Amino acid sequence: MFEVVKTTPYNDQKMGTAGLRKKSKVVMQQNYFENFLQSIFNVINPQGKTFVVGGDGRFYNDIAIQKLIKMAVANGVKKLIIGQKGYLSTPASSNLILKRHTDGAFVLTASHNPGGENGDFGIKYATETGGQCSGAVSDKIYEQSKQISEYKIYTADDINLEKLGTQKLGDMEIEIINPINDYVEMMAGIFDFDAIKKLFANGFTVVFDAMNAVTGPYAIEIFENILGAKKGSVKNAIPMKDFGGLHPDPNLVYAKELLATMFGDNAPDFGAANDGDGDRNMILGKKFFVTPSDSLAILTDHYNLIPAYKNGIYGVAKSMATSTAVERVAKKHNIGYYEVPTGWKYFVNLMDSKRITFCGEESFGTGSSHIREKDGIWAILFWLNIIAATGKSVEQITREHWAKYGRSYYMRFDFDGIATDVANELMKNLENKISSLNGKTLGSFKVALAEVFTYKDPVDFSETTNGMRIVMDDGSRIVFRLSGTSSSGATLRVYLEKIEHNNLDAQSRDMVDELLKIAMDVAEIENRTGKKEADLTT
Ligand code: G16
Repeated sequence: MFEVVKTTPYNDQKMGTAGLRKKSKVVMQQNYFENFLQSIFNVINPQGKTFVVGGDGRFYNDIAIQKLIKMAVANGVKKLIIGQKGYLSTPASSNLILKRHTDGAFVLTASHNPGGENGDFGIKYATETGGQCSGAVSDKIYEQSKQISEYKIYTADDINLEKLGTQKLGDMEIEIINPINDYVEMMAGIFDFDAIKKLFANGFTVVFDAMNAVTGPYAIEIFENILGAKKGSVKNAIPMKDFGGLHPDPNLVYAKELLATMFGDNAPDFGAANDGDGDRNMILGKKFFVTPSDSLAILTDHYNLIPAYKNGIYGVAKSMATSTAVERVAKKHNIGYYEVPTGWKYFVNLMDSKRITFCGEESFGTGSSHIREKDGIWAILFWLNIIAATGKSVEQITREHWAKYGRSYYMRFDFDGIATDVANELMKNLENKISSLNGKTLGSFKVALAEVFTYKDPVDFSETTNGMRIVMDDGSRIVFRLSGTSSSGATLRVYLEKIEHNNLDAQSRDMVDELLKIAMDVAEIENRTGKKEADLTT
């Protein structure tokens, strides 16, 4: 039975850098999820269309998926392709959009944010491009959500999400698929699986931390079952609603267990982790951490070792806040190079127009045009393929890279939980004075460029401003921006980079110390937020 349910708007359903991200308890409010989904449907007209549906298994996923199914029937959707148990990683869903030529996807995830009833929930909406919807579309959805007065739903029993195969609800077809198979097939088509199998057969050891989130089953299949890594190499492999209390953000602060293993005695040769929905990655060697910015540069430099890229790549892009390590690689290889605002969606036009093949961000995201999202397992397989082909360790590969291209010492300082108006004021104040810093001397640095970062998309010519940067005449940089993925309050991110060609063995914290002082001072961080230091440093 179809029902039209009266509702009232919530006025806070504006998507951030990657979809809508809120506290679970906010999303659990009456009609909250329904309002947002109906707002999307009202904008995209879903009649006769096919969508991929899945999530990272977090709290409320099961309930939200059932609501989504019933609302899809009532809104005339033709078909939903759903991962078994409602599981699909973000990269797997992007692959399915492209492979099955669907009209888009709904991925229920708050990515690297913690889960559970007191954690976060989120909804990513992707289009037929395989990537998340544009800012213009999300603005329209936000406008709808502020006016919404009713939503449509079909009354029926819940669908069994365990049972593979096709079933019908009303006039809509529902296909429940194995969430892993298509993804594995894609990875096997990109990398030299035989070379990686040999590497493991020769005793190479690895530990992969799935952080009790969605990539556990993918990692067991790929690393252990197919490639032959020792059983038990994949840790925290079973997706849990609250991620077993872990914060599924693969970085130096939250991947504690993995770091203890990799920096302990008898560390394996290689360590890696993914985030909640499997699009972020962290790479470690024995007692050695690779920054995401370096990882992008190193992968790009070694493209010719990978079967799918050995005939050449178009170019590479990074978010502005990401270090310039990859810029030096792009110059050397004479390939296209682009700098975009933070948010994977800005890479999509560059990939579709064959301007780039690889892209990455400092926030532990790396990927290529095989899909239109960043891809955690792809990055790990890329590293394993390089190691298999060169016989070198993670540390050796990285140190040789620094010797060849110089080292970008790079750190990010996050000031969390700032009241939104205080954060906005801080940014406004900085914006007002940023251009006056041009040519000035700050400490031992001379400013070469100080500006609000503005990006003009070369394909659709849309303009986006995102954060500010101060570039010194030796290439060192300070970048300021507000996070677009906080579920409440505001987070100020300060990104620091110092480039060195000779001094390659220092501590990053020492190398960026003066830049940090300048950043604190210029942005009046302590004065305005009361914070003497960052809450989180990665
Ligand atoms: C999302 C986007 C990324 C972006 C990140 C930035 O990541 O998909 O492209 O780099 O947010 O986050 P913030 O705005 O907080 O700096 P994810 O993994 O959360 O989807």
